[in-house]
Amino acid sequence: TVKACLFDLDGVIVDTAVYHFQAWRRLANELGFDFTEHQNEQLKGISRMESLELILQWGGVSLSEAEKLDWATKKNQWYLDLVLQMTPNEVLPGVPAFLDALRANGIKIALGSASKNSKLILEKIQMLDYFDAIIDGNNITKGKPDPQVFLMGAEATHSLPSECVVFEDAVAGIQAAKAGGMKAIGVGSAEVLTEADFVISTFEEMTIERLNF
Ligand code: B16
Ligand code: MG
Repeated sequence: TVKACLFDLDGVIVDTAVYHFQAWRRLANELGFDFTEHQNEQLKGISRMESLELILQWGGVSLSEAEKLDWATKKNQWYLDLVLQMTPNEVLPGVPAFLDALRANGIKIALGSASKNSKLILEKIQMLDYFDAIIDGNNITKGKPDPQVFLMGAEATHSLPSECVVFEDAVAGIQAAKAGGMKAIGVGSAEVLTEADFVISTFEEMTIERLNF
């Protein structure tokens, strides 16, 4: 039986990708190029510095390590300006009701995110209190598809990987869950998340009964 549910943040609890896109686009524009929303898809679930590397490749721009850190810091400040304006209205449909149901059934709740800003975001959307454990970009040394973030979530909730269900919107996140020996439910499109055990389009489709498959 399922003892813990591990949630990705961006694309699962809330859509911060739109704010990442705005901030990264400003960085690209200031460096003299642009990129599309379609390209932005590739940045979902990967770390800040990995995202920067990709964007610089797209623009054909090369920077020193010190300049990279500088630009990453600027991007994060622009991003945080947007995050600070977030409200609980932005929580994705069905999420609070499902988390309430998990709690009522004694199932632990953990976050498994690449973001270093996850606590601030959860605070802004008033979801911080739901989480028994938060594993994010500040705790991990290896990004998804490495299973580290979810294995740490299992440990923090005193669960075995086989007792955990991961919710993810990114292919690399589903792969991380599977590499860790966990069940994985995709949030988004079944055509994209082919390695998930099954896919929901929103949490309005999710029930406690559907956890035990
Ligand atoms: P930060 P997730 C990820 O969140 C985002 O999807 C990804 O686009 C971002 O680069 C990464 O967090 C790092 O975010 O700059 O806030 O540390 O999907 O793993 O919850
Ligand atoms: Mg995500």
